Amino acid sequence: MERKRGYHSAQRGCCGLKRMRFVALLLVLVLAAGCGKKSDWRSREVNMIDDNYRTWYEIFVYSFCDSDGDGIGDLKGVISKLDYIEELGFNGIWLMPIMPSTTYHKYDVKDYEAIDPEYGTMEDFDTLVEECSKRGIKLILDLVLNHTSSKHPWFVAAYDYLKGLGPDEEPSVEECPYYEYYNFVKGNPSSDTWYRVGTTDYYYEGGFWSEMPDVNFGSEALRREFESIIDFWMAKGVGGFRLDAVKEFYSGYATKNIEVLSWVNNYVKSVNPSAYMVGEAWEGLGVYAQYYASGIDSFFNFDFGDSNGRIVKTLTYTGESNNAQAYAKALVKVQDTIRGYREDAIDAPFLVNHDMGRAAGCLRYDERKIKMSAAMNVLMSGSAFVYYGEEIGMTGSGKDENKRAPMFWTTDSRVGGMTKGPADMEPQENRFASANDQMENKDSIYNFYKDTILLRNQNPEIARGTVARLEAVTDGDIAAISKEYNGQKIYLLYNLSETDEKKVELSKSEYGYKEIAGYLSVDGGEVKLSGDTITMPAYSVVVLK
Ligand SMILES: [Ca+2]
Ligand SMILES: [Ca+2]
Repeated sequence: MERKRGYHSAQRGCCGLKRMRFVALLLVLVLAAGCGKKSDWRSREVNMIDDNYRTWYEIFVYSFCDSDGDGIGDLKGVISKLDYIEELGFNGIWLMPIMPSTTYHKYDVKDYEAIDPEYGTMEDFDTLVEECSKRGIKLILDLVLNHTSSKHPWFVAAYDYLKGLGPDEEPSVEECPYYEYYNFVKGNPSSDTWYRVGTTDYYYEGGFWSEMPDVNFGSEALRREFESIIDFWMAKGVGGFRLDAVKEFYSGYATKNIEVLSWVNNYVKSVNPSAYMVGEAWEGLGVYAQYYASGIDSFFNFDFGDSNGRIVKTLTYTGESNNAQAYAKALVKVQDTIRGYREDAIDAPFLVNHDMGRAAGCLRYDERKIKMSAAMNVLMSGSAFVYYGEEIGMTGSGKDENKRAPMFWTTDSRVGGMTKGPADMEPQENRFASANDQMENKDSIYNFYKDTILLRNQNPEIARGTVARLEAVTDGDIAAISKEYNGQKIYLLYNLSETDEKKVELSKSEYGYKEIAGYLSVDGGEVKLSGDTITMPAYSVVVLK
């Protein structure tokens, strides 16, 4: 990893090595003068800050890496790939649910304080936490509060209790406290999301599925249960939570959902003020932004992600509303909108997640566009999320199982931790090379992702800076923004033209920058600065500092 390399090289060269270092320095100077080459921006030091503006890797454990040959990914598999994740530059991991469940995806939890045996043991989990912490990686868990599994002991007890009631008996919380943990009603609500309890007059709400009964947040006893579950995981060193389906706590009632979120957030922060919380409110900006009033650090940016989101639209649609100017304006708008609800809101941009078709398909397997989409996502302000396999342009669309296909480590399925994938998955044909092969190719999607995250890690302003559009420079092809953090201002210029090299004039004296801090270009061409003129190849991004 760059961080270690930079650190170690600073330690070398003392005492007896002084003369050798001097000679080497001379040699470098002579060579540099001779061919006019500046040193590669990649050799600059990273500047990691231990806060919640991170670069997160979303892992579906089932399909990620198998350690014991049963074809199902597991926690030991994740541990074995932490070096891979760290090498890419990620400093956060979101694990999709790992608790015992009846389904392969595990969003229906049977026991909130255990590990699904398919994934391993609690001891494996403790090791994972320890190994993450050694690497400065914050680990967050997917916490499914909206519903439990119908096999959860709370629901089983409540269901059996209602089934056993006599025709004239009323349910009582004294007799069965779990009755109030869920949304039971007497009489048929005539809705396709309500299900009958046996042959009784009672019905329960299952907004997603009959086997995922919705809980009742009106129950104080239920809230105490969830608080003790949060205590359990935080005592294990978990760095926070990703909250599933937050707009369904009370479907259609944002104010009530925000109250539930405030309670969860306040509780988590009372245990650990630096914990990180990110919520899934699958709505447009205008709606999800208001959820920031709950105090939750981040909500996923559904305006920029997905096949119809801002990033894919900018790369694949034409017209003024999808050009570079519109992109730059949208970056400012998302920031201003969420900050309107909370000054310290942290945007959570992502390109796709486990519920969406993968970017490679959205971008018609165009490698240049895939690389550009990586830069557009990862260079956004806030906490950027990358779904496993996106860094190698994996395939997957259509039914949900296809979007959660085996991480493509290697073409030899007998080695290297390859999993078999969900049972109902259709065979997926990956158009780009395996992770192992892409790591060896400097022009691969993998190495583009790695460079992009490195650029983010070298310049803390990229994640943390306040965005403003440079109106004088932004046009249909060039999106130009500044990001200001801690009194330091940097500039990001995106050449979003698919075909044309662009020359941009940006006065050093007026804008107060000195040099190119780093750049990305999908074809490998150089971004050059000469005087006040920046020359950018088609599909490139430059950071000026
Ligand atoms: Ca396994
Ligand atoms: Ca609900």
